[in-house]
Amino acid sequence: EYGTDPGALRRRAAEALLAARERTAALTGCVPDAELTAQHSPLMSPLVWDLAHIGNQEELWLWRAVGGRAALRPELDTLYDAFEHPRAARRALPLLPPEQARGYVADVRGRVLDVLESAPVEGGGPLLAASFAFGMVAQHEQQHDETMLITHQLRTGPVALTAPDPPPAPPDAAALPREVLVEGGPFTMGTSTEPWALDNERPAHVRDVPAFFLDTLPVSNRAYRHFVEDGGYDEPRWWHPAGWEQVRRHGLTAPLFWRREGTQWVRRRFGVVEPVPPDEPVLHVSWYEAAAYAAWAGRRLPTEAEWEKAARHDPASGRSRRHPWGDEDPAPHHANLGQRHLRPAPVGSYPRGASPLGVRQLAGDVWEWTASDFLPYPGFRAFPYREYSEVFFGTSYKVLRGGSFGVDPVACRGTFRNWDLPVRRQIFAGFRTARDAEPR
Ligand code: AVJ
Ligand code: FE
Repeated sequence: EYGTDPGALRRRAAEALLAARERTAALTGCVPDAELTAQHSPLMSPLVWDLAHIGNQEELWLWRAVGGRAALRPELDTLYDAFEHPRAARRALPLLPPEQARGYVADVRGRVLDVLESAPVEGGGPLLAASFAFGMVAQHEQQHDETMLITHQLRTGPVALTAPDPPPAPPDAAALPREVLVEGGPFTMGTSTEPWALDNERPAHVRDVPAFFLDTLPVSNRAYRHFVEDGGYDEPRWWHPAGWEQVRRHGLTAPLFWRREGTQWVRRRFGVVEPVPPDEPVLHVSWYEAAAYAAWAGRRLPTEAEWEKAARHDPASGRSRRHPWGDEDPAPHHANLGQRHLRPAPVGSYPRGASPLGVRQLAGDVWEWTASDFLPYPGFRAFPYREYSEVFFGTSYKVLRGGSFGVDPVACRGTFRNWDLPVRRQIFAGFRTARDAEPR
């Protein structure tokens, strides 16, 4: 898919690493160093932990595993092991101070680029095939960049990040059909060929998905506000029992960051308070809130298989494609990705990123909660480490699909799987709804 030319594979890997590092530098360079060591929320690490963790993972996988070299800083391994210390406890660890963390990640990177020069990018086993390990590490850094972006959203204080707004929705957005019919039948889910796909996206396998209807667009703030103002948060019948428990315990009345001011709703977004924009996809809702809205609307969340079929299955060819728009890599006209904007685009945006059936914004803008638990595909094999996916499989985590405005294109694919606890609201998550097409 990426070809076998070693020069091209090395260039692709180097570019992905460089793009991630530029973003990391921006996210950790836009606030005073004192803010890097602060705990902005018990849900998040201090930014300086993410920074050195990025370098430590790069040392582990590219310097040690691929390069076969001796450990540079073995004493850092437990400090920056995500399983050793919960996020809220990391502030109290003897972390590298910001200047040292920057020096460490730069040192690792310099050495890794030397490894890349001489590493076989083909025929060196699965870690090296198509420079997989380099792609994995670039995606890891970009995923932590999104995590750091979430920390920025939770932080209070002077504005640190700015970006232009996305353009308004195209004129046809208001006239789109509310939902599309996805015909029943088999489709190929997951992948065995996408070179940088992570272990949980593999292998490709056939799923039979009965006919269903899916929303053309993500649920908007306007629509979600109707649920709020219809007393949705006062009505236990819409809620999963654990979701209702969360509503009661925390006194939830609206999405995270929303506040009522007189007759209008405002929200805080990267340090700025603004009216909630009615035409944007709703953001910062938990799985429980998404599921409650869907129940109130007489609908349900799509399953993960339904979501992927809508995003990848091409009814004309019967083939599963890499992205909703086809096989080309994501470009700015396809989707709101890569933190080019600090908000989702209005619902109905990106007609050139639509699926064959006309479903819009399946990639970018907001992560979309699905009904499904995070489970392995048949034939799953943990690779290269159990802690990326396997230890999270089970009934605790719900799958999110598609990707937010904070996802980089290198970590955006029709097969990409994200997951989180159903109570989580700080992530850039929204949803769309579905319904059965035939009685089951
Ligand atoms: C796939 C986003 C759930 O952030 O916990 C980062 C990605 N894995 N470092 C996470 C990840 C290891 C992961 N998510
Ligand atoms: Fe990590």
